[in-house]
Amino acid sequence: MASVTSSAVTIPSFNGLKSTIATSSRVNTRTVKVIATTPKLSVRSSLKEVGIATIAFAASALLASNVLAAEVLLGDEDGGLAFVPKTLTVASGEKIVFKNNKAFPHNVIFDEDEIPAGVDASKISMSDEDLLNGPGDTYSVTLTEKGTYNYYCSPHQGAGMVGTITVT
Ligand SMILES: [Cu+2]
Repeated sequence: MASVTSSAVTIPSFNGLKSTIATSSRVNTRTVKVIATTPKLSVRSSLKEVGIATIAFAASALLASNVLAAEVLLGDEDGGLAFVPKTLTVASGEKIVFKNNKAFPHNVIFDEDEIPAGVDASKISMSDEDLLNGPGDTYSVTLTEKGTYNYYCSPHQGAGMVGTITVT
């Protein structure tokens, strides 16, 4: 349901791959040493199995990062002052990444009167003076309390740059 950018996916999965490869090469070395006296065929098939396991692990890491991050673009493709998508539904605890796209600077301010009771708006918002200035700059937040959250970009609130996130 939530769209995910290549950068949101690439960074965690790259780290995941790196650590997987490091672990696998250690396993490979041990496997080769232990069965050094057995026929070459066994060594080859062991390595092949490790390789398959590595790919499976990398794929599951990629899947996990996809599930756990949603993305909202700041500024639409035509340079319009908008959050894209304007409304988003995420699961409780899912990471939301706001990413500068066009017409920045932008920021992300949750309206203290339009978030679930008991949630501190200042803890989930950027500060009013804080702005995302560069292309691709991001601000991330994780919302755990279920309900509806309305937010805006303070420089462009008057121009209608507002959005809604529903946490289920
Ligand atoms: Cu803005």
